[in-house]
Amino acid sequence: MENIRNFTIIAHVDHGKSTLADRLLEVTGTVEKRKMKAQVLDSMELERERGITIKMQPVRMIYKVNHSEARNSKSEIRDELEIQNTNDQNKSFGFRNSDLEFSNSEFILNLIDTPGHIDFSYEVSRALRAVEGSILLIDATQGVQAQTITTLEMAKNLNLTIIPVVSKIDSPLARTLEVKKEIALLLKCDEDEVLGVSGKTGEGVENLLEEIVKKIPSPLARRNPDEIPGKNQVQNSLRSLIFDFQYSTHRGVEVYVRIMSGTVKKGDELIFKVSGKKFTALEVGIFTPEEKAKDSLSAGEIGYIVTGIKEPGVASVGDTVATLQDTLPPIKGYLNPQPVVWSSVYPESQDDFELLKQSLAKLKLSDSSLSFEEESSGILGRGYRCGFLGMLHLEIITERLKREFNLSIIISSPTIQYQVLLKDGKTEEVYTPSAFPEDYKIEKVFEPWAAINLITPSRFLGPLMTIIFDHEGVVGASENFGEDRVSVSVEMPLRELMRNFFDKVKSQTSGFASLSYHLLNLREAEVVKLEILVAGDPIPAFTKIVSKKNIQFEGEASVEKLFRILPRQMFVIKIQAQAMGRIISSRTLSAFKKDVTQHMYGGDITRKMKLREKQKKGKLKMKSLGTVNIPQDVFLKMVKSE
Ligand SMILES: Nc1nc2c(ncn2[C@@H]2O[C@H](COP(=O)(O)OP(=O)(O)OP(=O)(O)O)[C@@H](O)[C@H]2O)c(=O)[nH]1
Ligand SMILES: [Mg+2]
Repeated sequence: MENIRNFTIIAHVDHGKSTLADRLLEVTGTVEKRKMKAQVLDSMELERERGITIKMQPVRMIYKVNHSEARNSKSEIRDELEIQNTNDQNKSFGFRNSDLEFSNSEFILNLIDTPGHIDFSYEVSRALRAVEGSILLIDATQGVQAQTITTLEMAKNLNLTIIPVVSKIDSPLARTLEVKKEIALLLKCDEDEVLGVSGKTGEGVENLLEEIVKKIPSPLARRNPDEIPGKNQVQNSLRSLIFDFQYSTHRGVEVYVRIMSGTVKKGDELIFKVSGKKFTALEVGIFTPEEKAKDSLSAGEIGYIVTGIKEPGVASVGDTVATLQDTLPPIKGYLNPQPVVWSSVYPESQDDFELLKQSLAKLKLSDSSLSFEEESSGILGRGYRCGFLGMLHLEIITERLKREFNLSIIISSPTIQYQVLLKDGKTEEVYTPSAFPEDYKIEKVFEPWAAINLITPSRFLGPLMTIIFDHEGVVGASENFGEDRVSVSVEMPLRELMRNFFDKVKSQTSGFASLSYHLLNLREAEVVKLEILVAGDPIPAFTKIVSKKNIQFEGEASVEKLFRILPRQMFVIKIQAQAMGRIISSRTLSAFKKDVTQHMYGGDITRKMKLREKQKKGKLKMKSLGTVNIPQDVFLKMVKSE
């Protein structure tokens, strides 16, 4: 176990984590040259298309220290670890120097690449519990950003060893020295301790590998006494933490585990400690990054166990996989993430309801942060109320439903959760806009606020203030930060943060500002329900909760937008916005006879027939709502605020 090093790469979005991982995989010969491509660990189609990491990805590398270096680093390793051993925390769980004999110059490095976007920070938090150390990567052209600080805090709270590294040092825009200073200040360390790498040229990567071996403790030295393999336990049988999983039709649920103690091999009878479900391990293995079967996995290792379980809901991240004889309590699990935005998802055709149900259950097996419950709406039929960790998360999930499960879906305007105190003294938690009580019944409404940390070059501070005030933000303390930059604390209703605040900040500052946030308490809100009526009927998917003072603007904007995107119908229809019992905006859409072939003049009759056929088959199928046809596209466009 002493030759294992488990670590993550953490950073702000786009700081080069996956590209650095490419070079580590290349230098260690883990991925063959012909299979190498940029950000090879980003294997999902959506990740590749968008150039962002969405899901964490573990991979095992073998790093051979060459002989002369080995001797050198071996003694250095011992020096380093002796220093660590004087640490009381280590002594308290009987950490002995003799545990650290390095008889080997071959190291097993288990890397977990993590996403940088704030919506996926639950992935980061789970990955961190499986490792002993983290590479904190900071872009030399950007410096410390909001998520740099958030991920660093997460790693520090788990007592992980942190290796600070400046990335993209090859870039002509790199400010390597200044950024090193910035990090040294942040970590209260020496500038020389901050390494430099380029994921593009590979510069500094060999050196980083050596530092990983030297600085990151082996799993033996795990600092949280609860999780020391074989140290505080009566038995030394298998105990492992599930930090992620995925689902495959053939093999059922495959859990990604960090083995805390004992060994697991194919055929072992095991149990999920929390859910109580028993199963037989059909296969165990490691990530190369593809799954590769192994005879066994032992304490300190990261790998997977194929469970064969096909039913949803029995495996969950944070559960402990152990032997049937295990009598100890489960390993401390993960907190369930709190959804931030809610939206309803309905199948375009009610025939697909079962498919939607299964698809969501399967998606949850590769994305544990997704939550959903069944609901029904008069017009749209049966569907699901889904909770997401942010607007990007919402977008990714709806996209995956369409692509991976071939579903045509209708999605409602996203909302946050409100607490409504009614005049009759009752309190309701409302996260479906159409269920929001009428204004005259409401005594008070409470909504969650968020604490935002905004880091920006000082020259943008003025224009940013305008955006912040426009979003009802309250500006708190600010602090000068690195080269001509400021870090500003802002408090803002979550409702306003989700109203495209991120995007506005990004475009105002040409991408130079960054922000992170966490939820605060509930505060009183001045909000009302805004309904959009088509031909006199409210369409629940378009209903929104909006700030009282913006109601006229929001009403007009929604009507205008729908007027632009809704195809004309066979008859004249009115599009209206209604709030607090009155119509606040209205437009009339004139009639139009729809014929898909009408834009083709003369000519190719077979093409026309094909098109009509296609229309019949439902390729251009529309959702029939009473007498008005609203295509699925219109729902998707209405969700995107622009
Ligand atoms: N010049 C230069 N560009 C780099 C380097 N590393 C990454 N990039 C570029 O920076 C962008 C982001 O790189 P990624 O590796 O995807 O960054 P990431 O941190 O994994 O991004 P997320 O996972 O989405 O947070 C890409 O366009 C890369 O080509 C580097 O060392 N030098
Ligand atoms: Mg990445």
